[in-house]
This record gives sequence, structure tokens and C-alpha cells, in this order.
Amino acid sequence: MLLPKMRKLFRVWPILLSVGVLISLFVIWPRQSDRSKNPPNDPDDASLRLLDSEKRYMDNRGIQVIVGHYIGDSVDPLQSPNIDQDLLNKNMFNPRPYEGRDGNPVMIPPKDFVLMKQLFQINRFNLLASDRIPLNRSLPDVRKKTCIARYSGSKHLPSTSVIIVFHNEAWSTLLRTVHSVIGRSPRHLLHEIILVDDSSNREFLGAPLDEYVRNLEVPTRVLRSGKRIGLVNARLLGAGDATGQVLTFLDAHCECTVGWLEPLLDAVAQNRTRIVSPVIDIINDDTFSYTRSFELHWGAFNWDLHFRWLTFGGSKLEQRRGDMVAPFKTPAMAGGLFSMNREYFFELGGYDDQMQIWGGENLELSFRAWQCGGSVEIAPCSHVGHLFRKSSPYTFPGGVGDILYSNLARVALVWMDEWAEFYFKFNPAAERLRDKQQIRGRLAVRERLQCKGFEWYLDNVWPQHFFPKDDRFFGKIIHAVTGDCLMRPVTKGTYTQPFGNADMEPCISPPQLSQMFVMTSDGVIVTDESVCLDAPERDTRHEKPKVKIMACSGLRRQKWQYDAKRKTLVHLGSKMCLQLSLKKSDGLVIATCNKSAEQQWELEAVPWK
Ligand SMILES: *[C@@H]1O[C@H](CO)[C@@H](O)[C@H](O)[C@H]1NC(C)=O
Ligand SMILES: *[C@@H]1O[C@H](CO)[C@@H](O)[C@H](O)[C@H]1NC(C)=O
Ligand SMILES: *[C@@H]1O[C@H](CO)[C@@H](O)[C@H](O)[C@H]1NC(C)=O
Ligand SMILES: [Mn+2]
Repeated sequence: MLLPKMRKLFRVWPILLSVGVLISLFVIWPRQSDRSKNPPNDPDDASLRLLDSEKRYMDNRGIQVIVGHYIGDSVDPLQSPNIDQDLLNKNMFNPRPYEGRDGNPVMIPPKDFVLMKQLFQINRFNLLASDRIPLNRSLPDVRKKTCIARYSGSKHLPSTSVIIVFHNEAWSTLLRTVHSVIGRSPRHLLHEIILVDDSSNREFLGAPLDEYVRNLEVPTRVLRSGKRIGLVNARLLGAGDATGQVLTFLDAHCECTVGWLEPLLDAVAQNRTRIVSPVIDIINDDTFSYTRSFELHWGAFNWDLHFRWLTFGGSKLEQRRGDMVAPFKTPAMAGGLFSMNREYFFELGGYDDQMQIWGGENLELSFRAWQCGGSVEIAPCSHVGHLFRKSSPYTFPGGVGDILYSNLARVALVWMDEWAEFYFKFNPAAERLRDKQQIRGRLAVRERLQCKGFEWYLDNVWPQHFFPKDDRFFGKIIHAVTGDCLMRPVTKGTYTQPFGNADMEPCISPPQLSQMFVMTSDGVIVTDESVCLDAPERDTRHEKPKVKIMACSGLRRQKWQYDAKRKTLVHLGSKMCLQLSLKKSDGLVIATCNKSAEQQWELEAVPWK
């Protein structure tokens, strides 16, 4: 889901470690010269390590955002006048035995830079590098020892159909996906591989591909959609043709690591209503180096319904200490890579076939699964690399906006009850498309399965959520003297921090989400993107410690109490009061409570539905 808004991902973001220690990291844009290091070779060390290549895919909490994006094609004739049809139709796959071995970066010599840059335009990744890497390159075994032990038994597991949808994907990335599946899955667990061609026009993806897959050692076939039908319908086409007990969906530019499949199938075998995703590692789009990513992220979404990775907060991490390798539940999945029981896929209503191209289908399936009795989980022992691109221009008629917002409007209308109103109220782009949606068929699915409501989902699946609710405050936090509104740090330009010093600005009308805060019944002041009003419990250096907006930690330093009579916001950890220091332009601080007007605040509720 690379939306224009989400292109803001590649920035300088700090990250909050689970213990609440803040470490600021700075993004260094990888150049051909700064080679990413090898993946960490001691995967048993669960501490969070971030390599250069990893940092640029971070969202605002320092966590990578998966792009459930399947379009290989990105050639804009205006931007790339030197790319013609002959070049596009040429398969330039030209492997060298040792390139990319063990997931190492490919070094392109300077003499090839011009060609490299030209070919980069075709798929928005370094095609020259990809085409030099063998289809069966080796990758490091990134598993923890406990993972190897857990899945070593020759238990009986169901077999899977692997479904890979593509549109104008490069030969080398597509077939490296296929070969990594074949080479790193126990043969008896692979029922078949189904490639679904969503109307590609590259010549090499036609008859030559049919010919190539005929000789593979696992039954593999190519289904052709005939016309452009989009990710959701292409996946439905593949699923309808599959006969394995389990369906496993992969993007067309992945590389599976050893042991990737067993944890997914084992989880589905234990409970057929589970939808299980692997941990998504990173294939660098410049060098094709392989980087293991942190295992304990879980997926959710922000107020705009954009997918986000979140880290385990303190107590949630504690719960996991007992078993760090078992699959864990997640409110939402990234969407590109997952396994589920085939019959259950259809029982649960397949996909919403009126969703176009891509975007939103991951949330739709996540909500549907949870609200209708299933679950969405991540198997931390399963690792699959995914090629993340810095940019994915969109070449579908109608533009990315309308397609995405139509899809999200459908998700909201069918599954989110009153929270749909919240979404539409603050997202005019989706509101505009709301009345165009025919959703009767999907509401019938919800009815047939007697699914629970969105409130149940928020309370039970994602109790840490930051959405408004009737039992919490939602609205503006206004300073009594200046009349200004508390803001979350907004993003300006490409490199901005989503959190930092809390800021005050004139209140905007009509109300904007950047000035909206939720105050929960246990005193957390939180806003979109799961960032919280934060102050130190004890600061020996400063008489008036600064107040910041930081990733929510669940710690006492982020708990507040509003005294409606005195109009003060008392910081529970320090017993001090939130103060806007006007004279010395200290900004927002906490200071000893003293009834001064600088410490007075109005909480102005804003209707959200
Ligand atoms: C890849 O395949 C080639 C040709 O079949 C073979 O020589 C090579 O050893 C294989 N490499 C790996 C890492 O398996
Ligand atoms: C399967 O998972 C669902 C959803 O988490 C749960 O309600 C159900 O009890 C589980 N079934 C079994 C047999 O464990
Ligand atoms: C409260 O403290 C501030 C400095 O922190 C001071 O400027 C102000 O005069 C005090 N107000 C009262 C009412 O004591
Ligand atoms: Mn992808």
C-alpha cells in the first residue's frame, strides 16, 4: 500500500524500544557506495538492530511498512523516454554464480552505472542487479535455534497451493520467488504453485514462462486473467483453481528462507480459522541484499486506515516472554504474504471482489476474520524476504486515490459500524466515494457468518487502540490563555519526525485530525499513529522538563489526569502540571502546579460519529 501519503516513510524516525529507552536513529539513504551489511548472524539475540538498508522502510514509529503491492510495471513514457518496447520485452536475466550469494549485496561496477540507472526505471528496483543473481541463490538461515527445534519433528502437516499474482514482474524476481519456494519447502508440503498473470504485456512472461514452468519439479501453472482485474480478483482466480488444503499467497518478488513454510502450515493445521503471516524480511531494492527484520512487530492501522507496524508494549512483551516462538495474534496483517485453510477462505467470503487493483483488502480480510470468529496471526519462526521499493508509481486509469479510497470506503461501510462515520468525517476523499459503493453482497457475508461488531474488535482484539470511543475523551486540548490547540508534530517535507516536542498552534476549523487527541479512562493522552503525550517522571537536570509526543509505551510517564475544576492536566508520575510557558518560550513543560493561567486547559470534545 504505497500511497502518496505513505511515501513519507523514508525519513528520520526515532524508535522506542520495548523497555522504553529512546534511541534516535538517522536514516542514511543507501547509495551504491554504502553497502548494507550482512543480516545479523545471531538471530537468537532478540534485541532490535537496524541496518542502514532497513531504516528507510520505517514508518513513523521506526517500523517498516509492508507494501502489499504487486505491480511490477512502472514505466512512464514521459519520465523514461529511453525505455522502449524492445527493451521492456527483453529478458536480460544473466546470472553469475556468486552474485548475491548468502543474501549479500550485488556490487555493480561504475562502468555499468548508466545502464543500471536506465534499467532501474523499468520496475523501480535495480533490475541489472537482480538479473545477475542466480534464481537459486543461497540465503542465510535466519531462524532462532528454538524455532529449528520447534518445527523439526516430522509432524503431519497439510499441503499447500502457493499462489503468486503478478503484473509485468521481472523474470528474475518472479522466478527467484518460485525457486525459493521449491528449494526451501519440504516437497510433500507443496501441492502446487499457481502463477496468476494479471494481464502482463511483456513478451517473456507469455509463452516462454509457460514453457519454463513446465519443467519445474513441482506442478506449476500460469493462469491468465486476460484483462486487468487487480490483485483481489487475480487472487480469487488463483484460489478458485487451487486444490491444496491450504492457500499460501506470496508477492511476486519474494524469497523464502529455509523453514519458512512449516510454521505457517502448523498454525493452520492446529486451527483452521487462523490466517497466518510470516515475518517479512527485507530485500533491498538497490543491492538485493537480504536483511532479517525484527520478529515481534504486530500490524494495525492509523486513523486514515493505513496499515502500520507496531511494537509490543511493555506488558504485551512480558506476556510473550514465556514463548517467543509461538504464533501471536495481530489486529491486522500486511496482506501480501499469508497462509490459510482453503475451504475456510471461501467460507469466510473469499475477498471483496469489488475491490479494485490493490489497497484495503488486507484490512478487509483482517476485520472479517476477527469479527467472524477467526484470527490473524504472525508466525515469528517463518521468514520470507520481500523486495521493498522506495517508490511505486501507479499506472492504472482512475489514479491511485479513487481506487484506494473506494476500497477503504468499502472496508469502513461493511465492517466498522460507527467508526465508519469517524473515517468519513475526517477523510473527504473517501466520503466522496461513499455513496457509490454497492455493498449488499458483503453485508450478506457479515450477516451469514453472524459477525461481531467493530466495537467488539477494538475492545478485544486491539485493546491498546487509539481510536475514539464513547468511554473516552476525543477532541481538542486548548490552552486557556492563548486559545491555541495542542498538535501532534506534523510532517513537513520528506524528512520529518512524527514525534518530538509537543507543539501548540492556532486551532483549525473545521477540526483537523492533527489537533485531535484521545484521553483514555486510564489517563493516556494519545493521538493518531499511536503517539502519546509524554514527560519524564523524574528529571534532575530540569526544573521544568519538556513535554514530548512519543510512541505510546503504556508507562506511567504517559499518564495524566484532568482536573475539570482547576482545568489542570496533572502528570501522574511527577505530580506536576502541564504548562505552556509563555514568557521564556520554554514551550510545553511540566512544572510545579501553582494555579497560574499558564497551566489551564480546556478539553473540548469533538463529535466523531
Ligand atoms: C544453483 O543451481 C546451479 C545449477 O543447477 C548449481 O550448480 C548450484 O550449485 C545451485 N546453487 C545453490 C546455492 O544451490
Ligand atoms: C480457533 O481460533 C478461534 C479464533 O481465535 C477460537 O475462537 C477457537 O476457539 C479456536 N479453535 C480451537 C479448536 O482451538
Ligand atoms: C507559577 O509559576 C510560574 C513559574 O513557573 C510563575 O511565573 C508564576 O508567577 C506562578 N504563578 C503563581 C500564581 O504562583
Ligand atoms: Mn510486494
